[in-house]
Amino acid sequence: MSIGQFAYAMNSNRFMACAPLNKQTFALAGVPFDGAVTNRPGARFGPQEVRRASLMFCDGIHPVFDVSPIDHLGDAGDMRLPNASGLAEVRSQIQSQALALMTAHHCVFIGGDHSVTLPLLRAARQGVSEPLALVHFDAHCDTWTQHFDEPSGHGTWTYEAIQEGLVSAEHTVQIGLRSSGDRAARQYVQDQGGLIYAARQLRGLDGDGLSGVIDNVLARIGQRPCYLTLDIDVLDPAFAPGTGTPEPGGLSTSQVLTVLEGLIPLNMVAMDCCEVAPAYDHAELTSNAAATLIWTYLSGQASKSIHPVAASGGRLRG
Ligand SMILES: [Mn+2]
Repeated sequence: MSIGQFAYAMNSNRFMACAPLNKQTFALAGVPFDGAVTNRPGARFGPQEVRRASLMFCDGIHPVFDVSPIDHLGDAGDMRLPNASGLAEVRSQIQSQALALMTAHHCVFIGGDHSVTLPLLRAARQGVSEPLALVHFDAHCDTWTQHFDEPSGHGTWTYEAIQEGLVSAEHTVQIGLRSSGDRAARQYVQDQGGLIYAARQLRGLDGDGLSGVIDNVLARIGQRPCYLTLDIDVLDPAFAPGTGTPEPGGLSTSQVLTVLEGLIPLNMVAMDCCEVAPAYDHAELTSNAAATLIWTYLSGQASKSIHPVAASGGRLRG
């Protein structure tokens, strides 16, 4: 890449300074909605900050997967959402716009608060014949059955996704949980037959120390179509302060990267990264972490496309 190209890339408003979306394998879209938060708002500004932080990867070859996804990635921009129309209408719009993208591309979405994952899962479920597997990185269980007396919000979507049959509870894995909450909510996924690795269980584990966790998740989910959602607050606030509901005692960036790299063999159909709220960030730590995690996911998926022996799907079928 020449100096001129690099200067151009640093002024791009697309992820990694990739091309606009056309017929690329991978599509990225922002979901700039934060109307369902319980604490601090601001995640609607996440997509643009994460894109900006991603620009340093514009000519980068991933050190593990030995590829760059840039030539296979198109940025669709942000979804156009009726932010003042209520959660149900916003979710309806997200679902239809996501479905249009998912039928033609392997998608990565940038939230937005975590309430956007429910319509993204509804769209993903339309492309598969059985409930999806779910890998859910988060400080919070998001299995509350109500949301401060409202029926739905950014802390209920996992419960709703299981109830709706979007995801299979037995193939749901939650990683990094540590927030307060009643036992029924905190343990809901486990009580339904799923797997939880609370942040407390992962203390002091990194590198090879996490291989048992990775192996268990790979064995449990197998090649079932899998959706990956990553709430940036899974990271300790030391690594990601720019989020609406920070919870001390979280995972390090290297712990999450280790697990994420290890889970690339799963049959991923889509990913989202939510809850980056730039107004509370310092030194762009949070947007940088989110961009790195998304880049890692995309590089892993691209390596499977480029090396078909390892490929196990990706695009939605049917
Ligand atoms: Mn959370």
